Amino acid sequence: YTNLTFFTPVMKELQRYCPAKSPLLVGPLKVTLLTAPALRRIVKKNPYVRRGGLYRPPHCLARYKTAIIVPHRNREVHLRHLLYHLHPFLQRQQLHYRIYVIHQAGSQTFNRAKLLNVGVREAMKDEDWDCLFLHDIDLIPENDYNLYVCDETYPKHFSSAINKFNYRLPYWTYFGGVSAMTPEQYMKINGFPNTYWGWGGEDDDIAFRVKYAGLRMVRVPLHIGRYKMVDHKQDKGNEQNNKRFDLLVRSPDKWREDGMNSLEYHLVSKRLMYLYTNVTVDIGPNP
Ligand code: NGS
Repeated sequence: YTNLTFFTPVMKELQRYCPAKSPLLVGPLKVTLLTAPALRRIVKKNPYVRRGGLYRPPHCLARYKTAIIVPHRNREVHLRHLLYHLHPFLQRQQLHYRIYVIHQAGSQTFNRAKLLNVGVREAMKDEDWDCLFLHDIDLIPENDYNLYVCDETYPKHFSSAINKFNYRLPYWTYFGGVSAMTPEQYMKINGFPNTYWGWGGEDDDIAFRVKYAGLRMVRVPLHIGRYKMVDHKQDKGNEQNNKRFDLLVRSPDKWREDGMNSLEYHLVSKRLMYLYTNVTVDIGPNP
């Protein structure tokens, strides 16, 4: 009798978990990127998304809590494409999730990796996320079997097949685009380097860190990890980083001191927009 009174509420709670495999998944998706939908329209299509871009499945308890972190500056059109596709995609996966857009204030050279560090720190203040997705703004997933869930043991690369690379890997250690780590994995590699200003190299540095920290990367198979990239030219303020090769050479000595343990920034604002949390941050000058 005592066992029964104790277990019945527990069992009820367990039953409420979402199924191990979501019945809402459809597999390959048709992604067209002609004109970016207006934000109003995206809001209308996603009535269960709450302010800040937060969602929980209404009828069951999500098995995973995923934060999507997206570095951003002057890419409003890309952001609309991404939100339009990502919200329904994540809801079909029955995840508890929230989308964070990390907006670099000012006109200093863009620094993707440092923005991701900021995103992780700010996201972890809100909730104990199971999984951190580090997501480029211009990549749209094309198959919803590509579950936005972390590997428990190793950092995972998700954008293994991008249309721009003819749906193949550009090179074996490529870790750019979309990747994911648990907070523990992220801290184990000391996060990302803060010192890569401009385009290129920071993703290779991250792949090195994974190795230096005694981990390895795992990857979504090519037929699942398919992404369409929104066409664009090289951004202003994100010129090729000429120091990237020097930085990469010094990476084995630097990774322990450059990362989450040396991260400094000034939070300008954290606003709950209808479809995402907007974190505007001053990450300082490029020295
Ligand atoms: C490598 C870059 C990476 C970059 C990748 C794909 O050469 O940062 O190309 O670039 N590494 C260095 O420059 C050291 S892409 O074709 O997407 O523009 O992610």
